[in-house]
Amino acid sequence: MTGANRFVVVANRLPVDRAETASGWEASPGGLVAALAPVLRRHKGCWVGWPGEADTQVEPFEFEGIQLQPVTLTRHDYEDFYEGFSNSSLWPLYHDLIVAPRYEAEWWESYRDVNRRFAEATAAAAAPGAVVWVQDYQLQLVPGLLRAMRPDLTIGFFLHIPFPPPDIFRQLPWREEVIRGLEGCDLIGFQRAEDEENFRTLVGASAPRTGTFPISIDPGAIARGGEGDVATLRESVGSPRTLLLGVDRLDYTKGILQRLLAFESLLEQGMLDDAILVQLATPSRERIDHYRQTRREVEEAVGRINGRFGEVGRPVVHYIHRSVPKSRLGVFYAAADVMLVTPFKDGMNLVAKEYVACHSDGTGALVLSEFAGAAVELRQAFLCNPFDLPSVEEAIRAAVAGDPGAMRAMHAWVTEHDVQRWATDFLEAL
Ligand code: ADQ
Repeated sequence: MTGANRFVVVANRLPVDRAETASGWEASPGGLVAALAPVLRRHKGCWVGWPGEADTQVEPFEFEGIQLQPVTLTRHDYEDFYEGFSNSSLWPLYHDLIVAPRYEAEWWESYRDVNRRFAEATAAAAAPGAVVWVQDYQLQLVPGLLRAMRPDLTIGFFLHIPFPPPDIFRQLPWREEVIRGLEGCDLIGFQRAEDEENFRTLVGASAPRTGTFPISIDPGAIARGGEGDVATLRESVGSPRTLLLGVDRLDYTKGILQRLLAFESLLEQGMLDDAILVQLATPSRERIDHYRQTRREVEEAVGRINGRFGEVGRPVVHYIHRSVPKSRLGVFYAAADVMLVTPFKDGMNLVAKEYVACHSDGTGALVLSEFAGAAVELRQAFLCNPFDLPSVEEAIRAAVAGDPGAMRAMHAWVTEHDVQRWATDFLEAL
């Protein structure tokens, strides 16, 4: 079983969304597509993934010069493989147990089954001796399965989220099989040296080749979005002296409630003068209980803080629970004096880098959790510990006061280390 593609990317999602366009599809806004598209076009590449609609069979099609190979997921797969094992077992386990993972045998069965189908679709698409690059925690069994079907392939894997310390990982009832899946790789890439170290300590001498490849963004693309009307945006929130911003998927790992509590505490102490917080939160994994609870807590805090400190026609927190178009996001980043990125744990956090990319003039300040992968690179940020509220408050106060020079250094770093370089570094190592 071989195909014609010399380079194959395998990811849970295809890089397209359904749209009212001539083809019926539009490119999804992710940076991964932008980084890999040139390589895919150059090497007659193919992308294997789920088209985003359950119970729908989509024939392979070409989109903007890239061959797309859809894998069908049923509603049952979506519930057990995606919401279940991927996002209710692995996601909390790999983020150091911020909430308790649930381990269900049916979810695991479904994960194994879906990974096998992804491996089969990949085997059918890949030319003899092709290079295959598998993405992320939903597909950890694919390398091992694929290796057994196609020993001729070169297989790389990149983990976008953290890899936990061995003692945490060992909770997983199916730990051996997951490790065997990853051992099918020629190269495994991690976000931080610490993740790589955790994996190597766990697996020991039999570990395949590994490396640290911090992912990044396309700084030019996001900064172009920031050239919109910054003044109008600031006016629309009442032209405050200080505009603070949060941008996240609404996920319990992101520490959204903690930053709201820190903001509230500073207002209470009279330490923030004429400041407004804008929080954009994309709906995410909304059928999972822990996500519902996080949303309830965030929305309750927004209501309480506005009730306590807002005026009629002038709330202190502007909260949007919707996705904002990528082209519009840049204006928010450019308009914000202080960006709040406070996850309890995060593989990288691209929002932090996107914010920096929109401040080529050196304005703005970044409050950044020590537990985000981005903190390894963005050392000039105002670092904080989201488990320690006074430390978040202190970082916000320091950021409002500002540190000229810090943003320029970070901007230079992100410009130099973009997502194109990330992809090239990984593929060259592979
Ligand atoms: P995520 O957990 O989704 O990614 P992040 O890296 O911040 O986290 O990426 C989120 C992306 O979604 C950003 O590009 C951002 O612009 C966009 N986004 C967020 N909120 C939005 C909103 N309200 N409207 C529009 N767009 C919004 C996972 C890992 C991260 C890792 C990435 C990439 O959890 O740690 O950095 O993959 O590897």
